[in-house]
Amino acid sequence: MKPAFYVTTPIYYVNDVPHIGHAYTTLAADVLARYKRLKGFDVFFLTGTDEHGQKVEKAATAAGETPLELADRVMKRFQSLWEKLEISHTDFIRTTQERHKKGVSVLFERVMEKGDIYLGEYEDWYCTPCETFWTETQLIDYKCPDCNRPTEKLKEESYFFRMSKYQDALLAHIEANPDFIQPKSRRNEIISFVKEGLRDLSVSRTTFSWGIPVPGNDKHVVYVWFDALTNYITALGYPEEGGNFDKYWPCDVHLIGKDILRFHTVYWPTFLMAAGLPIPKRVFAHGWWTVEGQKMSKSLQNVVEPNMLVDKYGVDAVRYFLLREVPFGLDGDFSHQALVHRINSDLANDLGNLLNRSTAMLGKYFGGVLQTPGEETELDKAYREKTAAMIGQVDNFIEEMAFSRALQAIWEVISAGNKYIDETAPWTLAKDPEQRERLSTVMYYMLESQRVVYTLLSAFMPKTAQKGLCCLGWPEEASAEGLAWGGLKPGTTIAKAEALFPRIEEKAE
Ligand code: ME8
Repeated sequence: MKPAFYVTTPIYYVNDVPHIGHAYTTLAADVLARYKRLKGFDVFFLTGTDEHGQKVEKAATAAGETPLELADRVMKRFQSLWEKLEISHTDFIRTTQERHKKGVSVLFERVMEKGDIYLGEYEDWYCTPCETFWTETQLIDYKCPDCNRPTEKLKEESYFFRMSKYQDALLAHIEANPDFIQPKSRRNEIISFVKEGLRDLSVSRTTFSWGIPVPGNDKHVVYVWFDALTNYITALGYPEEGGNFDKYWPCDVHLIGKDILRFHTVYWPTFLMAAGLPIPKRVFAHGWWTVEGQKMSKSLQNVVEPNMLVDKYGVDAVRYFLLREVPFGLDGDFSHQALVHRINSDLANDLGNLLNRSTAMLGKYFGGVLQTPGEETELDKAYREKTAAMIGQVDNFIEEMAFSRALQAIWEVISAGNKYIDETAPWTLAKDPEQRERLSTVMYYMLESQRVVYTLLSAFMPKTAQKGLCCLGWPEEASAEGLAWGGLKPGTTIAKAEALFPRIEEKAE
């Protein structure tokens, strides 16, 4: 039986079209999912769309559509982008689906039956874009402290969740599980927030109707965050026992942006505690992308559209760039110039060139037929050991969600490959008939190390990895077994590789 692994992305609002921020989280989740599959895990990878709430209702009105028409239209844009980016999700959940609505009602009812949801009255300052209530003291000049937009005072009958009751239990959980909230800076932020005291949380609305009705009182709709967070279990079939829910819950990691950390590490775990359900093992909040130094926004017209990037640079270049450029967890800045630079230096020069020159040499010296390697020298040994060490390093880095460091570790072996060629100088060996065996060994090490490199790269750049492996006479899919040294069989014919990544003129950008 394969061990289970469950990874999720946020479910994205349908009032906005997908941009690189959404692509980023989803790509990271995809790399993790592909990597875990490679390592033999049974992976459930969930993404989807968040379709209820006032924000969506307002956007639909503005577009002259019903909320569901808007959701149907925008949801397809997310799905087609995921296809284009080669996202390998297991399921795509929409909060308007019956399976989800049923699960949310049951969860709400169960918490209510327990006495942890009660009817009260609410009066506070509401930020519509953030769907969040604030106390007067939290406001900055009567504006939302998160987004700096105006808030309005709302009074309504509301159901409340007794979040205050779970303050100590949550704090104890965070303290007992140092990996629950990552990175560490985010964990500290949440610890301080919880220590300041948790208020009961309003979990229903009466001022609009686009949502899931509160069980037994359809004047109210369930608060959009109670609704949305529950997707992580309704997609597994909750409330049904057995099946996927038992297999995959609690989740191994919720990947999110830092903007929605509090919802995932305060609200969500306390809802689950109240329902008597296990808490996710880990929540990892990555950093924020700006564009050429500025916040991405519709009004600045600087939103980077991932479809356009893929059309222009290719899917794997985009996948590589987003995960390589910025340490996961830190903020990053997008620029075409940086992307083109990465393509030219890392992909065309280092990676592509190594494959190209090594397969060309095999063609020239041995008619493209891989020879049995001879005795191993110190130089060969160092190169083989560096290749083997990379496997463990990548594993550790991916475990820490340090995707850019994992790629760096892979690139160190690629650079070592280029250096190995320079040091062994196959062109000199080729001139000496006495050195045929030595030349065979060099060729074998050069190509075999790359086979291991492409096997690991399959998590990051699936198409390129497949091309590379195929080129190296390895027609099988990348697998954990393929990480062992010695996979390439002498006698295999290896043709000269085409350029994997053509260079891009930097000036033109
Ligand atoms: O918050 N940089 O949906 P959302 C990096 N529906 N990541 C970014 C980003 C940026 N500039 N912009 C967006 C919601 N993201 C809720 C979630 S989950 C139960 C409900 C990514 O459409 C990042 O993952 O506003 C962020 O957390 C998410 O998109 C917000 O997506």
